[in-house]
Amino acid sequence: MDTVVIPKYSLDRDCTTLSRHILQQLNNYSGEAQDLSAIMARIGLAGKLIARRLSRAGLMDNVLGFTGESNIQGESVKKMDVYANEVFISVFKHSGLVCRLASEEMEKPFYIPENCPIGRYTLLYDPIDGSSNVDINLNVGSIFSIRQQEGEDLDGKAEDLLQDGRKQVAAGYILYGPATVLVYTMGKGVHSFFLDPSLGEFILAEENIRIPEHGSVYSVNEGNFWHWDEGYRNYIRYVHRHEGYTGRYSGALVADVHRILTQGGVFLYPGSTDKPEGKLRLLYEVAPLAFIIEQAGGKATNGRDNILDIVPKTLHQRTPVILGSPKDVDLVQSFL
Ligand code: AHM
Ligand code: MG
Repeated sequence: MDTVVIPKYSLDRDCTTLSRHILQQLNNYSGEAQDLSAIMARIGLAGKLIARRLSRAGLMDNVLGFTGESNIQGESVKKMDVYANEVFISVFKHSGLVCRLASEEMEKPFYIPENCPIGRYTLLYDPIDGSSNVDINLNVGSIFSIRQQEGEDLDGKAEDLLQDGRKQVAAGYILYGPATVLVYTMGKGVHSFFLDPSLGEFILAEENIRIPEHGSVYSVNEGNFWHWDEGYRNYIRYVHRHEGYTGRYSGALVADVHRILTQGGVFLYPGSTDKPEGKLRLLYEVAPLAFIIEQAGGKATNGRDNILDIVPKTLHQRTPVILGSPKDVDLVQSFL
């Protein structure tokens, strides 16, 4: 009888799950490596729970629409925002890994006291990015950033979180699209994983992703054109008047940034006359994505400073942002 040869590559690939990949990346089995691997596995579980609920959104009660409340940013809260926020808390309960969580949906960090004696990590996250897309069945995402707790934080003020983006131990996003994709970095390149629904596991798709030097896409809400500084308006006039540019804007940062990471181009959310700091939050939206983009060979700036060098004064601080392919970010900056 002929021997059946199982292709080694596909089996190896199918077994390269998220948690195994972290251990491979760190190349050791230290306590820290085990912790990060376990944290990432729990973030993966959060992604699976959210993806499951989104996939059934139109079939279940109490998934679509607003709760009727406003969050700390004064924005109307959607039912999916609340669910996803709680999912991240739940997956870290009794984990001994994460002592604090800070998110767009909570004014102050949330402590999991039973984890705090040994859990030295904080998770910063946007549970549902682009939530206006939920009710119309379009792409949304989750963004996450892991930081080490510095000091004891005995007064519960979490002031050690007000540090620059280079303090991030790991960061990434989950994109809920036709497939669910998780992209992360630990400062050793950018790697993507697809959720295999039949296995219930995130399986390695691509390692060491590099962003193209230049791309044709510019991604910005042009509805704000007359609220921007002249420099941004001149950049938009430039791309309108030159061949080779195309506009793409989905209303979900994760989806737009994923397109740019893969195909090149630039994403912008400038400040405006009424909101000089723009819309997007530094600690749990922009800094994690800047970490990804920089690790992939791209650039991220607020127009003046590198995003990863900005030290926030408050937890929910906003920042203008330009990020993407190095040549396209430089082009935008040349107009500012
Ligand atoms: P959200 O986290 O409350 O959904 O807000 C963030 C979203 C981003 O995903 C997106 O890029 C931006 O807000 C869209 O805002 P606008 O409608 O002003 O263009
Ligand atoms: Mg949100």
